[in-house]
This record gives sequence, C-alpha cells and structure tokens, in this order.
Amino acid sequence: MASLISRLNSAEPDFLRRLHALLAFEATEDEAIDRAAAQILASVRAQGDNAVLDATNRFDRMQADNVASLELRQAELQAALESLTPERRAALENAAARVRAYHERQKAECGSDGFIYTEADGTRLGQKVTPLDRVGIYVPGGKAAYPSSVLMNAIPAKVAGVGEIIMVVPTPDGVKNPLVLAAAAIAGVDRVFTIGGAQAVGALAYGTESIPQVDKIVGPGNAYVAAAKRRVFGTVGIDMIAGPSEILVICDGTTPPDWVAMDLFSQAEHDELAQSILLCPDAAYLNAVEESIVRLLPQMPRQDVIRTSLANRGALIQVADMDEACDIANRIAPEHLEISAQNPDIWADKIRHAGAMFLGRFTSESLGDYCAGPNHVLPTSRTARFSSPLGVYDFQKRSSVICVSEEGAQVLGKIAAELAYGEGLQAHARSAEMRLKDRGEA
Ligand code: HSO
Ligand code: ZN
Repeated sequence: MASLISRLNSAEPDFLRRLHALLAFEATEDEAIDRAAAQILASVRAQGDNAVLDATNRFDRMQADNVASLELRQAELQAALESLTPERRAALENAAARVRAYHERQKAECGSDGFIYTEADGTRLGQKVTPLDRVGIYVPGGKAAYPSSVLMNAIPAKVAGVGEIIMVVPTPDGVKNPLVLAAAAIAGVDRVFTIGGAQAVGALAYGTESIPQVDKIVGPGNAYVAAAKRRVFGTVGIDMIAGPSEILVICDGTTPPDWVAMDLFSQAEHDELAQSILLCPDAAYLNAVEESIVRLLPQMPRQDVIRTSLANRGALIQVADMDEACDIANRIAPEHLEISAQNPDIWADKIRHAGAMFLGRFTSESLGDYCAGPNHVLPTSRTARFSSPLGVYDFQKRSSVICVSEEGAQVLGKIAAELAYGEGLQAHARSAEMRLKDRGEA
C-alpha cells in the first residue's frame, strides 16, 4: 500500500532541502481575483447600497429589495440561540465564558490602562489606550463558517471596549447558519448584515447608506475577501490574512500513537492545503503513528480532505533528539505546536516561534480551537516569527501624551531648536524658542 504521508529523517543529507520544499506555500495572488475585487470595491465606493444590493442578489442568489432588509434583528439572533439543543447551547456558552475570561486577563496584563510618569521638572509623559470605535467582523458563509471563530473574533473586541461590532456573513440562497447567529448573540455582536464577499468588505470600509463605516475589519474569508481586505488596508485597519491551518507535533514517543494521529488529522481536515507534521526521535514510534493513520483514516468523514492534505504537505520526521526537534520547530514557526511529551515545559522553554503552544499529552490542539480560552486566530505560514495571536490589543490603539512644564520647556526648547536649525526648519525652532524665558535676545 502506498504510504499516506512522507517520511523524512533529519540525518539525511538533503533533509533541509526536503523540509523547505514541504513548507513552501505561496499564497497565490490570482490577478483575476484581485481585479474582480477591485472592481466591486470601486462600485461600492461610488454607488453604496445599490452596488452592495446588486452584488449580493447576484452572487448569493438573493432577492432583497434593499440593503436595510439584509440586516438581522437581535430577536432573530436570540431565536437562533434558543433553537439550539440545550447541550449545544451550553457548550457554546461555556466556550464563550472561557474565551472571555482569558481575554479579560489579557486586557489586565497587557497595559490596557496606559501609563503616565512625571519627570523632576514637572513634565509629564505617557500613553493613553483607547478601544476602537467600530469594528467589522467578516464571517464566511457555507462550509467554512465556524461559530467558534465568531466567538474568537468578537469577544476580544468586546473585552477591549469596542463601541460597536458589526458582523457580516453571506447567506447564499438565503440559508442562514443558526449556530453562527447564536454565537453572535452570545458574543454581544451589535449588528449583523447578511452580506459577504468583496462587497461586504467595501461596505464596511467605505460605509454606505445602510451600513456604517468601521475602523477595522477582522475575520477570515475566501480569496476575494482577502484581496478586498488587502486593498482597503489604510482606509481601515485589517487583521492578518490567514493562510491554511498548520499543526506541528513534537512527541517524545510516550503519547498513544492514535492520539497523535488524530491530532494530525484535526488540522488536515480543515483544508487540502493544511499542514500536519510530526517530529519524534523514535523511529518505532513514527511507525506506530503511521499505522494509526492508515487504520483511522477510513473512519473519517472528511477522509478525502485529510488524505490530500497529508499527501501534499504532511510529514513524519525522525529527529536526532528532542533538542533538535525544538530547533526544527523554531525554523518552521508553526501556527499550532503540540509538545506531546512527559516534561513539556523543558522543551517549551526552547521554543521561540509558534502561534500557540499546547503542552503535554492531554492538550489536544482542538481544545484550543474551541474552548481552552486563548484565541484560535493565530499567525500562519511562518508569520509567528513576527506576529501574535489575535487579542484585545488588536482592538485598542495608543496615543502618546506629552505635557511639558514651563521649566521643562527651557531644557527641551534648546535641544529642539538646535536640531530644528540643523534640519533647516525655522518655524519649528522659533516655536520652541518662544517658550524660553531667556531667548538670548538680551
Ligand atoms: N484550527 C482553526 C480554527 C478552528 N478549528 C475553528 C475548528 N474550528 C484555526 O487554525
Ligand atoms: Zn481547527
């Protein structure tokens, strides 16, 4: 039987080349898609509601008379919540409570109060933190609509103190996803419009007669949505543009192989382009995981997606030892890193680049996707080298505060004037000098 997943060994001479080939992922920026998105944005900017209505009726096969009618009432969100089974509703509410608690803690720990300090001469310097006024959350329609992602995007915004949260979600053929609407109700989303695509991004970025302009747009979407978000960046803020999901498992060989196999499946089932990699020093253990993969795969409803993902981008990699596994993990900078080992903290200390770390064999990555508490919107495609999970801080901004005392102005005025003359900027220099008591005018 042909193997379902590549086997690599870090001792082989061409290992690094093979690893890099595996990691290579070009976010294909299709020019045709970008052009189409640009056109839709331009029409929304010029014609507002009319363009949004036209695109929505056309692309989502809707028959709306006006954009206002595409807004859902809060009562409808509540009804969706009440339509859930008690078990499902409780799970969603529990998850939301845990995600909220984590982000409250993040708010408290991450300098959300700003700071101010006073120098000896009375000059005060500080930083003021302000939540964004209005944020748009994009939620995909159809199969990639994850209620958990509604919680993960809306709750940190809410905790940050954002004034108004506007959600957009396309409903092709008018089909609504009750779990998504219920999640919006629980998260405290203020308004929901059943629009999507580049037209929704344009509406939020520029504002229309019926849809208010926001300050930042977050949330995942298809290629058109990603292209539109790139194009409106600058007019509004955007979050990162997420690539396919990734999981890297480092295992010391002590976790039941079936558990690790299923952990690899859990991200592979998201997407044919998702990446699942296992690093382990023990060749016999890698064989055992491979056997688990072969045995468990036929049981999976999404086995076609998993099979393609594992075949194209998956790997079981034998490494020299756990230290080397950590080095390779840092090179990969994965979105999700599981350290499935007996003493995970020792290895976690060596990790510098990972969107989220899941420590110990009981911490399946899927717990983080839904309910552990930390955000599941994470840096992908090696961007964990320089970026962070979505958080409260993404919905706040900072202003510098400067209050110079009369005494302080005497010292700073001379420094500033000196530098201003050096830059050839007279008005800057004079403006500083006018505040000097001794202006050297004698
Ligand atoms: N693992 C995804 C998030 C998610 N998983 C949503 C299940 N639902 C982020 O990479
Ligand atoms: Zn997931």
